[in-house]
Amino acid sequence: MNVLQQKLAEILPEVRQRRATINKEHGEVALSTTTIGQLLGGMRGIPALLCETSSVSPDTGLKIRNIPILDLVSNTPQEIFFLLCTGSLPTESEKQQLRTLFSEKAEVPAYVWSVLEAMPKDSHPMSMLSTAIVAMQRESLYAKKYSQGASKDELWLAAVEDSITLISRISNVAAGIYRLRFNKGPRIDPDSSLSWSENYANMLGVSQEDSFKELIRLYLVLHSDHEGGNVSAMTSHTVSSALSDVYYSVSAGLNGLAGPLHGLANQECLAFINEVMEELGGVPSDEQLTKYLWDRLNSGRVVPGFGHAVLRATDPRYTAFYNFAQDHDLQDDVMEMVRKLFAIVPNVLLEHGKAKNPWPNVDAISGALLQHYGLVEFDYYTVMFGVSRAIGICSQIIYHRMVNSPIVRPKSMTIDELEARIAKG
Ligand code: CMX
Repeated sequence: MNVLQQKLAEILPEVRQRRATINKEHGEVALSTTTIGQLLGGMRGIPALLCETSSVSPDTGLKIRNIPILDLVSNTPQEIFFLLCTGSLPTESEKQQLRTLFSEKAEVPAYVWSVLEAMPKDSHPMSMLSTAIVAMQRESLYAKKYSQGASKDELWLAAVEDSITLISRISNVAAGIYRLRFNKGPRIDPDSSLSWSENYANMLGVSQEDSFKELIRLYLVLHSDHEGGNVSAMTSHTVSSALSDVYYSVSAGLNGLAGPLHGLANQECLAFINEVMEELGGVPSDEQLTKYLWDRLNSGRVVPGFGHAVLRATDPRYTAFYNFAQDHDLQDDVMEMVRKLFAIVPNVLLEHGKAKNPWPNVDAISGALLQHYGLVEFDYYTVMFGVSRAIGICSQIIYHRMVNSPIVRPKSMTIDELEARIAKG
């Protein structure tokens, strides 16, 4: 067993027991009633999923295993993966073993590069990432063990193995996609003296500044998980509940992340900032910006980067990035716009009176930081999000395979059935 499997094996009896006891003794406790509005409204607010890795509350935002994300901004993504899976941060010795494990598995098979190179040159980087992941499905230990008739109580070990392989490779694949898709020259090989996130930053070949490596580490930590109900996590969970392996499951989740209402929103925020500066001839005055925002709202358009479906305060992930920009004294026009928007938009949205949350979300700043270091290809931003989110998705899958969660199968209803239910009163 590797270091993560060992730790999980230690806690396995308690993890299984806790879920089983609640199910057996309190399975009939009602959590909510579902309204027709919720059924028609994207299942908003229906408690329907178990997620142990993280939670998001309206006032404090993301907590990983009950630890506020702002208390984890100095950790590495590998440490966060360990925390998501086990509920505790790794010891020094576990960290070392994890690092070795990740670097042993990092080599991307040659056929993956052949598949990517054969794709049309205008393929979306997210379609390339999803394709590369699903191409590696043939290597799934989980699928192999399943077909060999392994006991379902043991299969989770193979899910852990597959997850480590997938996560160690996804950053290499993503960096290769960046260089191939945007004509940046040959791929840069991984360097075994660097950590997983340092390697990713290095293989992009965008900047050699230490603070860029630091930014990538922070980015990969902040985007790793956001509880279970978002499109990518829920999709991966559903696919994995059919006992499809992590390659199938993560690839499916990435396809959801590629949507403009989910992972693609960060590039829209940066496009908005650039659009304001283009139309107003550079960084505008406070008065010009306020008028611009009102014109936009009055024409029925939203202000990107502000508001949230769950949060009712500033997204702590925004705060973490904002602090990074302050600590590293990042100065350019886009960063000035980010600071200006933070100062002005909430008051405008409050006066406008519609948005339930006038405060910034993580997307209001993440793209601006990447652009600052020269990563200017907007279409790539969601790939970086995907590299990070694979950590959370795999952790969630590992939990569900450990406790043998059943296949997901909610009830659907027809309009006829809904009307009949309404007629019954
Ligand atoms: N600018 C203008 N109007 C806004 C707004 C914003 N930033 N945020 C919300 N509103 C409006 C909504 O469009 C809605 O208007 P209607 O009643 O006319 O439909 C009203 O305020 C109430 O919406 P809400 O309940 O506050 O927000 P929702 O849960 O419906 O939507 C979100 C949440 C994020 C889609 C929305 O705030 C928005 O569109 N923000 C801008 C886009 C953005 O930043 N997206 C990134 C989200 C990041 C993430 O999900 O992690």
